[in-house]
Amino acid sequence: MAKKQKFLTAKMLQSLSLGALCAIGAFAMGIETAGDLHPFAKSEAALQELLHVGSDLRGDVNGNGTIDSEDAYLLYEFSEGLETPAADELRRGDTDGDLHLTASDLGYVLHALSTR
Ligand SMILES: [Ca+2]
Ligand SMILES: [Ca+2]
Repeated sequence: MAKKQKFLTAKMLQSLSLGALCAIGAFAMGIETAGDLHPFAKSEAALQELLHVGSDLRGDVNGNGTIDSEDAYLLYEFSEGLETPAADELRRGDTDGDLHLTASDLGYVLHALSTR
């Protein structure tokens, strides 16, 4: 009887280990694919149109009239929670309108920079 209990314990440990490996693997895959977004399937003309909302340049976080590397740097800091955006920085930097500054907004700015 004691031998059977030991066998079950080892089997349970094996199952738990397998479960833990699956959880860790799923978590790792989630992290790996979290930044794998493709929000820019639109044409170049549509993208340029999206860059302008009223008189504000979308993605121009610091409001200097152009999308530049400083905007990308600010979005990185805001999206990582290293800094807190002011209300106007949030308004100008929120390129997808979700009221948050995230990697998606940073991706938008980086794409705009890369297509100049
Ligand atoms: Ca700027
Ligand atoms: Ca956003």
